[in-house]
Amino acid sequence: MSNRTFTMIKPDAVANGHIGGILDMINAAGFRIVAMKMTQLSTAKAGEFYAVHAERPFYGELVEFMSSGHIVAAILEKDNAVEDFRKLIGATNPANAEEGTIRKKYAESIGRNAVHGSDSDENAAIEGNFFFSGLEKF
Ligand code: YYY
Ligand code: MG
Repeated sequence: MSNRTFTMIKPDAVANGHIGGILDMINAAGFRIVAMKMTQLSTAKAGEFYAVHAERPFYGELVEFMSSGHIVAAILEKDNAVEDFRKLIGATNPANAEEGTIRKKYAESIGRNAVHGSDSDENAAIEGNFFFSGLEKF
């Protein structure tokens, strides 16, 4: 089991001024920020990041939304990082997210749901490498 995961604070949460609130929740849950940057994805890059969902009906909207504004990308470290971070962010649809989760507090809808969290150790490594070079994640 790896001790790292990857997250993005999505364009809705950045635009609504929730970077600080979300980072506070991440720190309070015991994650160390290993690497972090603010950037904006092109539609091509957003499409590549979410390529696994290319055949899903929401893919076009997802790519459009994820490239619509700034995002904050980060690599996080903690024991059992992937699983514990998925618990911290809560269900994909905020209507189903539990109290105390980031999505319960900050997500607007299933599409505009404030944060991304990797779903496996393998994807955490792939997604971290998508945004950060070796020199940036120490
Ligand atoms: O991992 P997670 O973000 O919780 O959900 P995924 O099933 O991987 O979907 C990625 C992303 O796609 C989700 O965060 C919002 C969007 N989405 C959507 O707009 N509508 C759906 N029915 C499912 C997912
Ligand atoms: Mg996912």
